[in-house]
Amino acid sequence: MDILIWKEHLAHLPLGDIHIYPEVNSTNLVAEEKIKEGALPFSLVVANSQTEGKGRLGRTWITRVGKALALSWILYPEPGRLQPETLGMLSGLAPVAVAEVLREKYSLEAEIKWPNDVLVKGKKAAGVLVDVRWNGCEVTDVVVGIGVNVARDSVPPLEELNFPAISLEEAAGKEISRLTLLVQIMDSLLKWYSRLVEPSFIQEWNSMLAFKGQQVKLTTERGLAGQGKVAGISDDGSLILISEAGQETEYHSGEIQLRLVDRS
Ligand code: BT5
Repeated sequence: MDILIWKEHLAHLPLGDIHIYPEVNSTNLVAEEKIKEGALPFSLVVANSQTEGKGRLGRTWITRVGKALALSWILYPEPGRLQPETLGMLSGLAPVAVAEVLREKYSLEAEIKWPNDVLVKGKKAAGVLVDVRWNGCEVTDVVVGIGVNVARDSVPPLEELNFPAISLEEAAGKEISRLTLLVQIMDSLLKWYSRLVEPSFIQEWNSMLAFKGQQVKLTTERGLAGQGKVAGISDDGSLILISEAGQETEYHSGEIQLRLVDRS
């Protein structure tokens, strides 16, 4: 990874500061430090490897040296733009941006496993971790962390996975440049962030939603939170499930995990 070349390729995008490191503990943690130091809006932190990459709910995200993308994007939503009830949109932002790039630029049938995983061929190719800080009811800053498995050997061994995983190179059957992919993802993130509260965003999310019409169950650390057929994403980014009795229920993201129900 030639840091100067990477910075050059990102320079035309309307981002804030660009920080690129050979190795960090977690790009989300570095981004939080940068916020404390007064980082500009839309600043970006990228790393060639992470020693303590963070997943959701305290889990670990593995980033093999030079094989994957690990990035964190800093947002300061303008006051009033994101209310607690529209926060669900934020968890869809990165999956929509990444899945769109994979479909349009790499002809991969990317799907979004609600709330924020990107699947290719039914396996996880990218994970997203959104860290949000609040002051009362206002969101003060947001770190959107994205990890993408790019090279074939970016995927961790099976025993380290809680869901089947895949790399983009394996799925596409060709080599993929991490730098080109990063520029494409940032471009798509900028576009969708500007449309976050427009109907086209939810439409796009819905059009790429995985498991539509299939039975799934939602679990939290406390156990089963819901079960039903996937109907779609609601206007605020919640998942709509339909029960066997035909009743619709909306679920907000937060601590929820989604799994397909095995009916075999
Ligand atoms: C996620 O969590 O999928 C969110 C991952 C976000 C990672 C990015 S990288 C840049 C930024 N900086 C960070 O520190 N984090 C973000 P979750 O849904 O909780 O999935 C985590 C689980 O996925 C782990 O417990 C493993 O089972 C599995 N896993 C770990 N590394 C993986 C990988 N490279 N590919 C697929 N699955 C993985």
